[in-house]
Amino acid sequence: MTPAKHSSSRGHRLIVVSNRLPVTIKRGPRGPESYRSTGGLVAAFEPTLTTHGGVWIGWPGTDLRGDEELTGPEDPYAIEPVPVSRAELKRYYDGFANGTLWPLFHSFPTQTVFQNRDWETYREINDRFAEVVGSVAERGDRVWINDYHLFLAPDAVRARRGDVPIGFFLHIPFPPYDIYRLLPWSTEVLVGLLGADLIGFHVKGYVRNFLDCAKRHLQAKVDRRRGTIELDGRTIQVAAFPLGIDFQSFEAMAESAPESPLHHGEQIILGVDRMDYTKGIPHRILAFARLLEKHPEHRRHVTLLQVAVPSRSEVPEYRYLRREIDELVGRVNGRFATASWNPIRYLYRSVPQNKLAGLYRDADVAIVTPLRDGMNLVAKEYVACQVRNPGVLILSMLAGAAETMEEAVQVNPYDVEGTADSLHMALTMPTAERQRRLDALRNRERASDVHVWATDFLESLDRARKLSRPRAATVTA
Ligand code: ADQ
Repeated sequence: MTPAKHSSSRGHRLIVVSNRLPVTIKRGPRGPESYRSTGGLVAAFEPTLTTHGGVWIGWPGTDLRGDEELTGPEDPYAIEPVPVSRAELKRYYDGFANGTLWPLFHSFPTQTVFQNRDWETYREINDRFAEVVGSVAERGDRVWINDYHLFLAPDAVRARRGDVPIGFFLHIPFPPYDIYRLLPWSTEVLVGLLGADLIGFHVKGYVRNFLDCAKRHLQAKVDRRRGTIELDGRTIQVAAFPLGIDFQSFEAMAESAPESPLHHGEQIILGVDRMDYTKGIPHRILAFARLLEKHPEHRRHVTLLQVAVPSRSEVPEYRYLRREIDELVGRVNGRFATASWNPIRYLYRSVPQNKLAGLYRDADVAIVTPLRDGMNLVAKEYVACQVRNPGVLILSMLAGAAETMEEAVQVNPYDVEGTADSLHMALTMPTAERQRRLDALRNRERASDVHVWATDFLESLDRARKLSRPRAATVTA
């Protein structure tokens, strides 16, 4: 693709880089047709991409032939596909990203697979992404690389295009040093990341972990107060940017969503997750069963509705998890159900966003209990959709969201007994207290939405760039 195609006279174009492009490709008789997807990150980047122009670089989700193009004349910004073959995807995506980095960074070292072949492919694909960025970027552009699939891309882009500011944002946790150092390629990953001018995490805890790793692993000079790392004469800025949601859009969807078929007179506890072992679904089902044991008064009056969207079914752990949940749901329903009441309703599928908004609005309690989670947007979507009878958010203290959503009922998801008690508390909480907590949660999420997040990050990138240039790298600890 020629650089001219993406050129813009509007200045400061944004180059967004992520593993997956925000498109779904369907092959028709006229070749590939791409449909732009909506969702959190699209909402975050689209305003800047549309105002200043830009390009989104990523894997299109399918093989493209020859010079097949994805961008149409009406599209507000360009799409630049990075080809990844099926064999490469197995090693780079299923293997290294989701079999190595995902479990390790969520503090599940025993589920982590370390394979040299996967690492080699990961490195090659990161280099390929950097090559595309290098050929598309123009002087004055800003590059924003996203997530653990592309840890090596910042340094690889910098090697090619030292003239453009590079930001990196991680959507998952950054683990403590004692976990991080189990990675056989820990030095390479740190060096790859530190090619950026600005590295962003969801919360301060991950920033601390990262600074710790840079100091102990690379002996880099770290200023914890300012969040800077000095390496090879450059200064890299590290900071927390808690991701928000498109609050207004969820609120509006909840206001107009049709009545959901939830209530038959009972209270509803709602769980919404990708089917992933980090989300703590089995622990949650056990806590719900414990609630029914300890408080028989809830039997026939409370239902757990668990919606799980299929995810990463190529990775064996995800297939085991699905079986485990099927069995658990069967066991609990078999034990407590009556002829007219099933304690757990379980949907294994994706639900369209407007329907989801109706479920969020009508649920009395949302149970968001990951065993570890970078942020968790479900918790935020739930409070945005609470436009009627105030509900209660139960939130794992191990989700990044817990750092700011302090009015939620916070639980340790491993503590089944404690979570059962919190469920009881939520189901019996007086209206005034529910309203007070919810108002505070809603006000915060409204004020720190996804647009604020994107603006903050880009402004910080401009400042960080001034700091990181070698001639300005004299800042000391
Ligand atoms: P995820 O692990 O995918 O994201 P999360 O933040 O909860 O976790 O986002 C899930 C999204 O999927 C939500 O927008 C939700 O509405 C949607 N979803 C879930 N189940 C669904 C269903 N059955 N049908 C339809 N939609 C469903 C990663 C990190 C998180 C981090 C985000 C963003 O793991 O910690 O918050 O990226 O940075």
